[in-house]
Amino acid sequence: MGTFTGDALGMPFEGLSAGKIARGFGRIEDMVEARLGAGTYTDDTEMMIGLAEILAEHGHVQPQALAGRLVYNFNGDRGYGGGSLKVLRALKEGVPWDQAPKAAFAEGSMGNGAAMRIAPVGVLNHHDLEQLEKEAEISAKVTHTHPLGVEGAKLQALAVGLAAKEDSKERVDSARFLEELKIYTKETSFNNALNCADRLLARYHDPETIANELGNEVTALRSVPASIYCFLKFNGDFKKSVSEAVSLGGDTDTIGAMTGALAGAHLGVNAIPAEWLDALENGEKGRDYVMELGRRLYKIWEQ
Ligand code: F2R
Ligand code: MG
Ligand code: MG
Repeated sequence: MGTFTGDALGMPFEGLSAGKIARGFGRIEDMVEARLGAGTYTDDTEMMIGLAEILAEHGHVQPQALAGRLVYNFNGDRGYGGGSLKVLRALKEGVPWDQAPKAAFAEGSMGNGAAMRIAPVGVLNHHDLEQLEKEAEISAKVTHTHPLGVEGAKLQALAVGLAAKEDSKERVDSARFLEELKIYTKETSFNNALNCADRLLARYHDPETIANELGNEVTALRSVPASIYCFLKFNGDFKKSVSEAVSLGGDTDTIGAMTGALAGAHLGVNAIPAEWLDALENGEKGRDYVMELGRRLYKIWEQ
């Protein structure tokens, strides 16, 4: 639900700079009208739903089934990334799941498409971080095989898992949280970005500075650390964290979705403002359906 809410809040502003958002709209605190309507979701949530469905049906990531589900759920109006469009087309044409990602980029995609959908892997496996990493990697590789695309997805999944483990009544100790993430992060570029986030958290910086330092782009490297920063900056407050994420500009739906996933994993669905939940689209695979998917995953985790 955190992914869904952040995606829907950020979607109308995707592609605008931090400055344009600040000057034109101020702080983003309401779901505003958009191409598919206020409160509608994009590729981020559509892919997250596909992944959650596979976890609910199999209890783990089954890559062939995930590939088929991403293709089955695909709605071209939801604003997919160019590389992901090519991969999904290849999968639809029958290219095996472990070959299809080459249809996008020879070396694989470093986009944030695998990270933006990964929250269900993080919450379902938060009690076993080794298993979480394995599941995150296999779920990413169905569409994203570039080391930075995979590492970004693993980092986001780990951050969701760690956020879920934290006591929701306490503030998260940012320095400790980032240190723990760095233990698992193999890529130097991500470690450097986490160090940068740690430095930036020490005092106030405006959204434009954060966007310049940590990024607001469609690559995993320039969006996952920024989302972790937004979660930690206002940890304990879902609304402020996600509003901050959207204010960075650029890839607002995705940084909103990833920040929402982190804040949601830490605080639970009741921390999401009721007016934001009420505004979410509620068609065939809308709000009620995603809530029920969450309940099904919780039951699997309990077992
Ligand atoms: N596609 C969008 N937004 C575009 C506008 C949508 C519009 N508002 C609408 O509604 O129609 N958003 C979605 O795409 C991002 C996720 O992207 P994904 O799935 O990772 O795709 P892709 O194409 O693989 O990667 C994104 C870009 O990253 C660069 N890139 C990736 N790998 C690269 C490589 N190996 N070499 C060079 N460049 C690479 C490319 O520029 C890719 O296009 C999310 O924001 C989601 O919301
Ligand atoms: Mg999107
Ligand atoms: Mg996006």
